[in-house]
Amino acid sequence: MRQPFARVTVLLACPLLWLSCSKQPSALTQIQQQHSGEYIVTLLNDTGALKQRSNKLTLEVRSAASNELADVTNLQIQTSMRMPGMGPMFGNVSSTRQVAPGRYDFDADFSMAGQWTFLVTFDPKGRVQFNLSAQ
Ligand SMILES: [Cu+2]
Repeated sequence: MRQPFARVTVLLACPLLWLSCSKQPSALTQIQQQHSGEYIVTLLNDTGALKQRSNKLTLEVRSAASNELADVTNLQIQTSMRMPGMGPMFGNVSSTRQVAPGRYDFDADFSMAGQWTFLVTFDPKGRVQFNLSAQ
């Protein structure tokens, strides 16, 4: 009598585990990916596109060799737009929230649509630039 009951429990538990595990990473779409030395840096969000005004973004830093998330430190993000005839305009970027080693959430707000440059730096020796269009 016990055997069938155990099987039913396993059958019910598997889809629930699968749902909870696959939920977060697969919900995000890549916006752009860049390499920096031994690292691969990927910018993601729910749509795969950057927009004017407020954005919820995720940045992932992975080892190029293993593709595992890399536990880097001192990650900084600066966004700017080149404006003809004047100094650069800066985007409004929140501080980063580390949600896992090598994975960071942050908010960015762009007052203008157009070409924005993301400069991402981290230790040790990480530096990448994303050139993105905010629509
Ligand atoms: Cu501008």
